[in-house]
Amino acid sequence: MKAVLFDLDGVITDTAIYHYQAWKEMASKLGIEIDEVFNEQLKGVSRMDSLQLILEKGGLGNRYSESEKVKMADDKNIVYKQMIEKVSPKDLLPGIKELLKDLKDKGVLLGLASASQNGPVILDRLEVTQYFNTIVNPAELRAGKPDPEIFVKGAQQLGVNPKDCVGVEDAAAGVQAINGAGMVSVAIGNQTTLAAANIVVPATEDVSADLLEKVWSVSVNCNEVF
Ligand code: B16
Ligand code: MG
Repeated sequence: MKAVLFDLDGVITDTAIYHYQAWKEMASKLGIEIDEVFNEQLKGVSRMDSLQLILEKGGLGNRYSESEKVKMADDKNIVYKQMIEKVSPKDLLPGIKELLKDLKDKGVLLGLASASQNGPVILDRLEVTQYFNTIVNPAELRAGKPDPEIFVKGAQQLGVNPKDCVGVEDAAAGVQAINGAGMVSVAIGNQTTLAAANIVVPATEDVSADLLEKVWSVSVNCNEVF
């Protein structure tokens, strides 16, 4: 295992509540009500795709021009950015700081493969930017997760072969993207919804550098046998 590519939201920290509150505020101005169950569909989904899902929920999927939609997404992002100003190192999910440090000490390259354009700011607020060798810019992608592009690009930016990488995700679309990129996938969360991953663990504190190395070597050796 030469590199690990991390998703951000739900893996390194959890800003889903802020995305939810900011979208809820924007949607209610249009007369659309969203709840936490609906919000599950927005996890790992890009900003513009999230907006489209919200508009479709309110039966307004075809109502607005592209520039009107960009304005709505920008307005939501202004509110979201105010909310994440309070993010600090205590918002790192359990075990993540140790994991980043251990991987770095072992000489493993680290990359961020998040759909969030606010990724670099959030890493700074969490004070973990120094652990990352590269950050994929989601604004430069042709397709979001479940398309493998973001993980393929991360491996390219690190100069490693995808088969030497492990991807860590909390969303089914993200696991699909990791698998499609030809990497070994480690998922955090629900065993059933994330069953496509090479391994699913219940929580971030269950992910260690040793576990990632072990899952990677078992998966690679299995693929060589069959
Ligand atoms: P932004 P991830 C995703 O992050 C979030 O889960 C998703 O809810 C959000 O819409 C997306 O980033 C885009 O975020 O509006 O900040 O660009 O899970 O891919 O790290
Ligand atoms: Mg996520």
